[in-house]
Amino acid sequence: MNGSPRTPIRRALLLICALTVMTAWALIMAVPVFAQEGTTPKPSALDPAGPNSVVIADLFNIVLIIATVVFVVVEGLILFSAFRFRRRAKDASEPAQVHGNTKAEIAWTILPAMIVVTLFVLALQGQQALDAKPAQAAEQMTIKVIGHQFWWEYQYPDLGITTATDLVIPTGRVVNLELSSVDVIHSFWIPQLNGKTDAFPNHVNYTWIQANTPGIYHGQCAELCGASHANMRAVVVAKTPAEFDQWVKEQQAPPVAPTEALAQQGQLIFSTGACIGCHTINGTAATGKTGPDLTHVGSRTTLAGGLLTNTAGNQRRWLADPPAVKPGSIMPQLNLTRTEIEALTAYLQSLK
Ligand SMILES: [Cu+2]
Repeated sequence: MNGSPRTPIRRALLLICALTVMTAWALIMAVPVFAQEGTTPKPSALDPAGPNSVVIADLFNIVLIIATVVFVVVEGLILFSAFRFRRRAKDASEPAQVHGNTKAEIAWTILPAMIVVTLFVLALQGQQALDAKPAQAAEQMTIKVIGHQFWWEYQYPDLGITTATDLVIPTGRVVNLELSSVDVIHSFWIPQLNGKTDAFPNHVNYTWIQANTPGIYHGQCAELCGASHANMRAVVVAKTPAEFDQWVKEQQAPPVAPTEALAQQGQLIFSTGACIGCHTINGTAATGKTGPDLTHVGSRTTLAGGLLTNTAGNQRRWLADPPAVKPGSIMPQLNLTRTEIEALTAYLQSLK
């Protein structure tokens, strides 16, 4: 069968294909750059801040390098063959068709198999490194991480502290996390400190994190857990050991009674209203367990499961209509008056 010479249209199509491949590659490479835009925290596992995340980032980088080399070689050979062996105008007939090449077939069977085995061994080594806990028992501490729809509770059994939304840890120490859930399955994920660990009801999962430097590390519930799954954030606040010890002292102390009239009014509304049915404030009549412990809520960086920065404005916004801020929130719309919201905000913000 005689074919027609390559037309300009077919050449253009070939060029468009090559350009499409290159553009797609450029866009994929540019994703991390665009991901840095905007104000919403976009923590990256490729910006590690602790030993576990370094293992994960290293593995990713090795896989990326190998995948890039494979991509360039394979695509290069395809493009080379397409251009070098294309039918030219002077060709009277089809080029000779070659079927079967034992050497080539053995090569492209063995090489990918070797690559897959190498990646498997590297992944296994990484898994072992993540499972191995550093042998510095005296320096370790344990925190219970409990998932709720849609916020995280943190209990420090050795220190007698219960808090929410901010997981405060000291730098340079191994922090063991015992994860569970009171309702559905959640997954605790702080990309800069470790991979994901699921939190199940009636089952405890273990993992550990360690932050090398002080700072705030953002995370996200990584298991679809309901309407506000995407709003279930996590925040790790890593403090220097001295700052952490100071924080522990402050958290262990009962909250200081408000002195300002508006905050006092808020305390009265809180202690005589529905709030105490769900929230605890140490040293008061409020001992509810459904919602976050609010003993030192004013000292936290975030509100509403890590969704809002802890400011008076956001506190008002939350109290005015919780389900509007976090759809599916167990805290209902309480139909508080403007005055009640102002007073409650003053009180809660005073609980440092
Ligand atoms: Cu969740």
